[in-house]
Amino acid sequence: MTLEDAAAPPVRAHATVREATFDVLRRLELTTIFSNPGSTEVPFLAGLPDDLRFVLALHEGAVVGMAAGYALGNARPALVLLHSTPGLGNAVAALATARASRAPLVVVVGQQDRRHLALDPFLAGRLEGLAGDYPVWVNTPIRPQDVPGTILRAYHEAATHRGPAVVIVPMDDWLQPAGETTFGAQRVVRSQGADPRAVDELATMLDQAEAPVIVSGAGADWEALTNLAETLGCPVWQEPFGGFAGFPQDHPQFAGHLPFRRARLRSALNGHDVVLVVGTGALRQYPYDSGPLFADGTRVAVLTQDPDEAHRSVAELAVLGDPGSICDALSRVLEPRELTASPMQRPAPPGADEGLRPAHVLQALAERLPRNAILVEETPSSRPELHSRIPATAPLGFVSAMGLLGFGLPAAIGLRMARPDRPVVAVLGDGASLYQILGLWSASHYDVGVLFVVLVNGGYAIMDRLAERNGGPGPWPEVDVDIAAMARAQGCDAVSVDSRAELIEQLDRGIADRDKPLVLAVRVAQDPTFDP
Ligand SMILES: Cc1ncc(C[n+]2csc(CCOP(=O)(O)OP(=O)(O)O)c2C)c(N)n1
Ligand SMILES: [Mg+2]
Repeated sequence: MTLEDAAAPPVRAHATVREATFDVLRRLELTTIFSNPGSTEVPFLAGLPDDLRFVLALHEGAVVGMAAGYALGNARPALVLLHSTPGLGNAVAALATARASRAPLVVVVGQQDRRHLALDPFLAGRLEGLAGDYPVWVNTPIRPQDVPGTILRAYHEAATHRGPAVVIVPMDDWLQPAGETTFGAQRVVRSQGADPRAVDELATMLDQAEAPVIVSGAGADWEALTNLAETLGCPVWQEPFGGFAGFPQDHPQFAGHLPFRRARLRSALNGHDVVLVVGTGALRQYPYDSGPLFADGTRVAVLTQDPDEAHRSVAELAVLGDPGSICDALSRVLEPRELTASPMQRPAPPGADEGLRPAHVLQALAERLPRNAILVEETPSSRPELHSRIPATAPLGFVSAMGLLGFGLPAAIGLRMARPDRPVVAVLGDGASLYQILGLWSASHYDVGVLFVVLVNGGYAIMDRLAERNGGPGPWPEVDVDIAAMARAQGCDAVSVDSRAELIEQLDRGIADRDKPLVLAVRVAQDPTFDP
């Protein structure tokens, strides 16, 4: 995804640091504040001007998840306001996941009053190290007057490094005289040109390939990669465990999702001598398998805008650059090739006479999802089934929480807030839905029309399957919670669904154009195996 440039910082004179900050926020279009505040944020928030929208979530995991969804939907940083140690502490896992999900966030964290910080007052936080090295940048402004400039800097840091940038603001700073504020770069333009040498190196390798293959990652440019794939005529796989789809999954060259383990990965890519990985590193796996990632003699090139991905890739060549412009340049210089790819085989619809399984729900969704839908996935044991049945058909069509249960539900809310023009459907495990079930309060209060489909299989199926493979049952009990009742308790419409007919009836009532959230808690049998 590309990020918009920041607008210019304020030039007007202001009475207080707070007012100067409001101006910076307006100019950066950071006018929606996702928050769960406390006393240290009251001086900033009391009497908030009407043009700044405050969005409350009832837990910081939900605050950050919603903001991350909003940032991804808008393709620019979103603003988060957290309350000292309790707020930032509660938010850490979601901040780590926001980074893994490439969501740029400006995170303002309130701190106790500078004038007695040395005496360690109640709610003073050791905040700088609290989120570890997950934020892309952390700073406490030296002077109150530096707060607006630090927020501008945090915006640039978040946008460039695509993750959360944290600014810690002592509560007395806000009402200090604005005085002389200091600013760094007023605007940052991220150069997206294709370096001829990079294009040349990749083109040479692809020219030498007898049977190339492409792996598309979360950072790929959908259109540019499609053009390149059509020039090469080769199969395109989606990376294992990606946060987003990088290529249209109903395209005749789409081969499927790469497996999570090395042996299967090698056999999926068997027969290809050059692997071009675009928009991710090579390659993320899940259970450990011995042996190399790629078969002997396979040449691997990686093209990504992320230095970490480039540096850790198992690759002969890693190009650090803009995937969109470099793919476009490659499409221009490469000779078009014959089509060698065949469309991915999708499974047949499951039998209508069986009891409900995840496959029935996912198939019914696949048949009804509008092409521009955003599908948010957090359904651990059914993720492979979801991939096999539901193609992502538009950029941002598939978004996955990267390992943190409780990220998908609020992220879906933020995505819909950012993109009311697109239907948003979240498919959640019942266990997963519970981590941030309080997010439904925000969806309901702010009329955010997400459809949440919860696969109620009575517990942690994936954990049960993993335990079985480890030789014995896990000690955790079943987790059977009335999800629909939990939704309704927060003012959110919800229906418990037990049969195919009810499921179809509910889905046929409409997925798009929702002006309120709806939870469908669909009772399904657990899949007996999980072995992707
Ligand atoms: C915050 C958090 N805690 C714990 C886990 C570990 N974990 C991974 S999957 C899982 C169970 C998921 O259950 P559910 O969402 O119902 O999905 P199912 O396996 O039943 O498909 C757990 C506890 C996690 N990923 N994130
Ligand atoms: Mg479950």
